[in-house]
Amino acid sequence: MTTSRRTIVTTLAASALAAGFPLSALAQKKLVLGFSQIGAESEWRTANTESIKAAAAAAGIELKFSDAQQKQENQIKAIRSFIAQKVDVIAFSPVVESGWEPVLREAKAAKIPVILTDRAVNVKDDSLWVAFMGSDFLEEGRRAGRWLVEKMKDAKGDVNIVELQGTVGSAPAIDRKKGFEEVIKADPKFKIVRSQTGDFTRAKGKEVMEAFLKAEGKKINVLYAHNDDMAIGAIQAIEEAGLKPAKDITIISIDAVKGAFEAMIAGKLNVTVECSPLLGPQLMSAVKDLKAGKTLPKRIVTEESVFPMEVAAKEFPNRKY
Ligand code: GYE
Repeated sequence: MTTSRRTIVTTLAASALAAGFPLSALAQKKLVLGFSQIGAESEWRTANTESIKAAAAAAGIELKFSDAQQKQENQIKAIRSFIAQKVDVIAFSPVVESGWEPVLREAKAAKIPVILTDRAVNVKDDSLWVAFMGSDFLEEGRRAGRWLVEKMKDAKGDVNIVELQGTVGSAPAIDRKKGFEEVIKADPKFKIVRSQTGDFTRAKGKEVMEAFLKAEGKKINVLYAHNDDMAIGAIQAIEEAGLKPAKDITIISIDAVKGAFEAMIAGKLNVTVECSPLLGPQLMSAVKDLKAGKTLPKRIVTEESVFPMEVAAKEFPNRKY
C-alpha cells in the first residue's frame, strides 16, 4: 500500500472508531453464505445449483456449498457445520418438509439467519427462518389440472390418470398433488387410477411407469408427472411398451427444463408447467439485504407460466435452463 493510501485508510479508521463503527465494517469482510443443496436428482436441480454458484461469485459472496445427496441427515450435518464455522447466513432447500425444528433452533441460538430456498418447511415456530423464496407448488398443480380439464372437456367416459409423485414428504410432491386434485375433482370423469413416487428422477420415473403400464395397460389415458425428468423417463417406458407418448397417453409435467422442450418439439410431451430454478440472484440480494439490517419479506414467490407443445419450438431459444 502506498503511504498516501495508508494515511487515508488510517484516517478513515480513526473517524469510524470515533463515530462508533466497528473496524470490521471498514475491512469489508466478505459475506459468507452456507448453502445446503438437496442433491443433483434432476435437470432442475443442476440449473438451481449453477444459478446459486454463479450468483454468489458475481455478488462477491463466499459460498460454502454442500450437496446432501437427497438425504435429510446430510443436510442437518451441513447446517450444523455452517453454524460451527460461524457463517453470516445459512440457506437451504429442504428435501422434506418435516423434522427441521432442532437444527433450526440451533441456528437461531447462534444468531445466524436462515433463508429457505425452493422448498418450504413445516415447523410451528415461523421465527426459525427469516424468508422463503421459491415457487407456489400448489398453483403449479392447479395449472396442470386446469390444462387437463380444458384439453379433455369434450372427452366422453372416464379419463384414467396415472400420477408420478415427487420425493415422499417434499413440499413440491405434497402441493403439486393437492393442487391438481383440487381442480380435477370438479368433474368425476377424471380418475387417478395409480399414484406412486418416482423420487423426481428419470430412472425411477421409467421404472414406475413400467409398473403402471403392466398393471393398467391401455386403460391409461393421462400421465401427470410432478417433474419433467420423471416424465422423460416415463416416455421411454411408454415407447418400449409400443405406445405413442403424447398421443396414446397425454403427458403433463412440471419444471419446463430444456429436456421437456426437446420432448415437446419431438411430439412426445404435451405440456410443461414452469417452475424456475434460477433463484441465485434473488438469494444473493437477500443475503446482502439481511446483512445491511433490512427486513426481508417472509415469502418471495417466483413468477411462472405454462408451455404447451404448440409453442415449444418458438420458446425454446429463450429458455435459460
Ligand atoms: O420440480 C424437481 C426437483 O423442488 C421445485 O425438485 C423443486 C423440484 C423440481 O428435483 O425437478
